[in-house]
Amino acid sequence: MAEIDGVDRSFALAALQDNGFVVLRALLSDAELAAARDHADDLLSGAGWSDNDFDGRRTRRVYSLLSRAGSLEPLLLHPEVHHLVTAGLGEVYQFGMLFLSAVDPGQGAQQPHFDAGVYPLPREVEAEINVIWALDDFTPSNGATLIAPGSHLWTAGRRPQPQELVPAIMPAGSALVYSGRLWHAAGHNSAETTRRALICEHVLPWLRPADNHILATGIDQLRGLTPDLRRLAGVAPASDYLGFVAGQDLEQWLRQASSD
Ligand SMILES: O=C(O)CCC(=O)C(=O)O
Repeated sequence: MAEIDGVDRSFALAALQDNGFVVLRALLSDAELAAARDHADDLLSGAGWSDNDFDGRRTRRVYSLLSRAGSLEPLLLHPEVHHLVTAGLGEVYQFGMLFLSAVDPGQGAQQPHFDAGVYPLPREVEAEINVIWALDDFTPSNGATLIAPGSHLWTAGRRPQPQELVPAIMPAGSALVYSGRLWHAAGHNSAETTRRALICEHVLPWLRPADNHILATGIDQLRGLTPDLRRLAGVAPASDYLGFVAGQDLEQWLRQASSD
């Protein structure tokens, strides 16, 4: 499996391009991991199980994280992850789906899918580079994400056979960075403890993101975000002629609207 300790950026990028994923092992310090887990637990404590088979009827999910990112912010902005995302998507991109996921004991394996499948684009287009942060050790028994290595290069219509899916085993604090074209699924949690993760998609700036972060965050809270988070919320214009409000770019509009 393509995984590395410390980050050799060229190795990581080559692994991502060749295999469709790379595991950046133990990127977080103990303190960062502990703080991220505490904050994740606070947010997850109010969440019930999802109400559909795909999300998982023994899985708790929390969305709309940007206005309450707290100790998850270093994960959302981690330079090693963003180095890979930038290499894949270019300088400007935005968050797609962004959520905490707690796969509780008894949750069965998820239906395999590839995240960019929500877009009617040719398979060759790299529309997303995503990351699953392990907040717990990912093990073969606790629901570690199942991935089909190399499947980002498969032609349309090919689906993984069960033997082609392998668990992304990694210690807590690691990041599984993967192509939006990689077939994967949350695994079956047959252990007695919950498997927690922060899952964050990054998508091309001219696509509609899975989550509407601007609405979910709200204007006042958007102004309070760090510039990097605000850009990733979708405030950065996609090009000179794409991504305006009232004829202005969003950043300018936010500044002006607050001084009116
Ligand atoms: O939790 C995981 O390991 C993967 C979840 C996932 O891919 C999804 O819900 O789209």
